[in-house]
Amino acid sequence: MTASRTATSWFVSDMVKITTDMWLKGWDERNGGNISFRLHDRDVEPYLAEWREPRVLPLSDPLPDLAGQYFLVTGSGKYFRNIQLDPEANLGVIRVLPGGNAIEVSWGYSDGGVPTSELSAHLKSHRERRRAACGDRGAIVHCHATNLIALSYVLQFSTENVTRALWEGSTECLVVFPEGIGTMEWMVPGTTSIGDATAEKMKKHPLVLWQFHGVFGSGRTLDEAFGLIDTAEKSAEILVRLIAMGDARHTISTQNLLALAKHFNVTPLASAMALDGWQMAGVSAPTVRGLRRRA
Ligand code: 2HA
Ligand code: ZN
Repeated sequence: MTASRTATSWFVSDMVKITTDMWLKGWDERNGGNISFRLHDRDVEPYLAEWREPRVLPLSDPLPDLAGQYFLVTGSGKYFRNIQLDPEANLGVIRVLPGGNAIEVSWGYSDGGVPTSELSAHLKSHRERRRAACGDRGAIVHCHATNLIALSYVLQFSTENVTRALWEGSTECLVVFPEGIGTMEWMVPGTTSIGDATAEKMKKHPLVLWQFHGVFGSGRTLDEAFGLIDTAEKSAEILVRLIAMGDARHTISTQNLLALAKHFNVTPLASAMALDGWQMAGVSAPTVRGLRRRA
C-alpha cells in the first residue's frame, strides 16, 4: 500500500519527529504518552480530497465550542517508538462535529484504532490554551518525563513549591515558563475528571504535573511544547541529582530570579517568587534550604 499524501505532510512529519525524539528521551515507554496538535483549516485544505470515508465516534463529554476544529492526535494504545514506522496506523486526524457530541476520523488509525484515552484532557486543554496563549494552532503533549515524576514523590507538592524548585534547578526555567508549573494530585488517568482538572490548571500554566504519573505541556507548535517539557525535565534531572548528593549548598537567589525576570521582561508567578527556596515533602517551614542559607 502506498502512503497517503497526508502521511508526508508537514504536520505528520513534525509529529513523527517529536514522538521519535520523546521515545529516545525515555519519556514514552510502551504506550505511555499522547499528543494532539490543533490544525488550522488552511493546513488541512490540501488533503481534504483524499479524506473520503470518515468514521464517526461519539464524544462522552460534549465540546460544542470546538465544533469544526481539526486535531492531529496519537492513537490509543499506540507506541511512540512505532509512529515513525507507520504514521497512518498510529496517528489520526479528527474533526469535532457540529454540536460537539461526536468526532469524525478524517485520516489515519488505519488499523481501526481510536484517538488517545486522554482525549478529554487534550481537547479541554486546547480550549483553555487557545484563550490563554496558543492562538491559531496549538500543541498539547503528555509524557512520562522521568525526573519530573521522581520529584513528585519527594517535593512538597504545590504549584508554588515545585515551580520554585524548577526555577532554581536551572537558570533558563524562569524565562521559559514564568507562569510556573501547575501541580495536580494523583487521579485515575483517562477520565473526564482528570481532563477537567488539567484544563483548569492550563488556564494559568503552560505546564501541568500529574503526581506519580507524568507531565502535560503546551505550546503554539509541537517544537515549543517539546522544548518546554525538555527544559523543565532538564531542571528536574539536576534537582534529582542535587537531592541525591545531599541537597544544594547554594542556589539561585530570589534577587537573581528577579534580575532574570527584569532582563527578559517576563512576569513570574508571584506566589512562587514569594517563597524563600523550595521544600521537601514532610519538612515543616522554614524550608530545607531556607535553614541552610541561614546556617
Ligand atoms: O497513553 O500515558 O496517561 C497512555 C498514557 C495515559
Ligand atoms: Zn500517561
